[in-house]
Amino acid sequence: MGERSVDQASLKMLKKAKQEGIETAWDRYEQQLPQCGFGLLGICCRNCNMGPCRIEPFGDGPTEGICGATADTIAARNLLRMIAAGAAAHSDHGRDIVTTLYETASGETQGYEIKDEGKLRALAVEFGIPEEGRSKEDVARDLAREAMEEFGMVKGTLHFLNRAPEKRRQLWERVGISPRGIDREIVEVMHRTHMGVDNDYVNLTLHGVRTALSDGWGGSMFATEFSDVLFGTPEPVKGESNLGVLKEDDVNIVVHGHEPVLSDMIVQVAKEEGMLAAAREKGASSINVCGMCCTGNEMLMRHGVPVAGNFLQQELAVVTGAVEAMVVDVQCIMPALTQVAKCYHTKLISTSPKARFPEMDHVPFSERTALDTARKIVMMAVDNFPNRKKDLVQIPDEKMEYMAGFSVEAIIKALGGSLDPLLGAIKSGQIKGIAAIVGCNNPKIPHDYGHLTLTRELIKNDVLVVQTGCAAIACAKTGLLLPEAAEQAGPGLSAVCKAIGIPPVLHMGSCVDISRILVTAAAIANALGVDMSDLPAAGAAPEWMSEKAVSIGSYVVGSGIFTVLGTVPPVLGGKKFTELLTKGAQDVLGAAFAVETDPVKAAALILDHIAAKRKGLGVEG
Ligand code: NFS
Ligand code: SF4
Repeated sequence: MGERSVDQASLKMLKKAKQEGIETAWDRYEQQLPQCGFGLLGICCRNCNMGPCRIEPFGDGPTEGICGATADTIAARNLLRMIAAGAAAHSDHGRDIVTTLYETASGETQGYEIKDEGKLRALAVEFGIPEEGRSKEDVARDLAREAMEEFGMVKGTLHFLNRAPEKRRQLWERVGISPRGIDREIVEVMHRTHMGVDNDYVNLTLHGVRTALSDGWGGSMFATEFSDVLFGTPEPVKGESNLGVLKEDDVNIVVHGHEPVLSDMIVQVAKEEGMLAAAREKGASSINVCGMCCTGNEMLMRHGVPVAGNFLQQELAVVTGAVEAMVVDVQCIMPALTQVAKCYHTKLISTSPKARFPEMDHVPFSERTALDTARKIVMMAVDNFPNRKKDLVQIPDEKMEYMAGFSVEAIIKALGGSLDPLLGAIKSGQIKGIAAIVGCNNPKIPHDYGHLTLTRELIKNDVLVVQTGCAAIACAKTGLLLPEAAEQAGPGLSAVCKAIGIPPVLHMGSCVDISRILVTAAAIANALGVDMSDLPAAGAAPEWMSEKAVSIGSYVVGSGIFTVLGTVPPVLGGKKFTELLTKGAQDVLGAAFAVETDPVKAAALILDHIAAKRKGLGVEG
């Protein structure tokens, strides 16, 4: 294996970890090699206790499980369960935000308020809820109740589907994949993948796409829209990124995980004079709250809070020896953190009843006592400051400024009030197309290499890049999210960015905020009077690892957008199933997956795709 990361700060901390005898995800990855071939190909099944069964991929062993399930059935069922888990994670996050809005409007929470009343009222109109002459609290309660029903809906299909172009909605109806209630689709995955139920890989795949669509146009969209109502719709904002944002003299608190409900309170409370005085008393200059992963994205989008790093940097943040507390809620939190933290003074604090970790401090978080809990957590960090092991502190210098906060509303505002200038630039060929680069890190690929290489290749060729998640943090760390990065873009894109004052790579938020990308793509398709599958647009997840990413990729393809995966999904053992995902889907959904581990080649695939779509639209170049 070559270098583990292309990020200097991470390399420094990996060196430090090695000196101090700390194992990281990269070491554990190496210990796993060679990884199980059946698992990699997706052809082992544990769905009943006649098994486990595995299919021999080279034809010199069993070709069916004990029940007779084929490689295609097994691989499809396994992928569907990944989609269900991913959709469940995003949607349960969405549900929590909806609940927080409901409770806030009912006066039952502490510290929250409805920050974007305009968005609340616009959503109410969209959902057919009367709002004129009513208080924002009354409107919010009705809207939240309506949203809650969409999770366990008994009739009809999801309301946000109306945002998709007419042609796309007709296609979903025709194929029979318009998602109904969010929970229902996820439950149906579990039912269909039970032994002896759905054994047709095509039928399974269609339901997988429907479930994923209930994430993108349902759970994730609720998470994004209702977070905007509660915490404010993001606007362009500047901040700093990478491990160098940790401060030697400050109490450093890293907030890691996904939901903004807790982190927003910690950011708020850490500014209180009482807290700052307590920190000074302990010998610190101030309190420095930093983000990690998507909690980091939620906070940087709305407050310009520094972000310490992306997924593979969570252990490395602790390795700096300068983190007083790492506060976690749900998702993408490595259980290994407890082992790493043992060597330093860092206090790890879990907060969600859904995510406990053995040997981790637990401070149960409730929206009803949010401020009190946040104060308690901040004080735990402050009290831990004197315990720092000074000789183990090493904070890398690397940090970089970013510009983020590109909600759909912010993009339209930057464009002067409508999408027209963007459409004009696309039609004239100044901007060739739009690519969404999203997703995680994965030790199978040098950390950040996939994100950065693909992004640079695309902007160089005049493709506007929009990002979320750990991909966006990778680009933040290298300055690609700054307006000055326009210098690295092709002449057309560069001119557009300079004229408007935006970066060539737009940070649109956390992974649930990929719903913002769907909304943007739908709005562009509607303005052009075409389907989303006609757009010169593509999706990519160069370093994906999580089940959430499988759900995302599936709803992006299900929405008609070609998607390139940079790590190989566990499907190749099902040959017909793989054929369906990479080719057959094109005929049914107007889009398909490609798998390409080399980001330079992935860029070429995307550029070819964009060129073909431009031709289809009849626009030059
Ligand atoms: Ni998305 Fe965000 Fe990062 Fe991957 Fe995890 S933090 S929700 S899943 S690792 S991009
Ligand atoms: Fe084996 Fe079929 Fe049971 Fe899976 S469901 S473990 S393939 S017998």
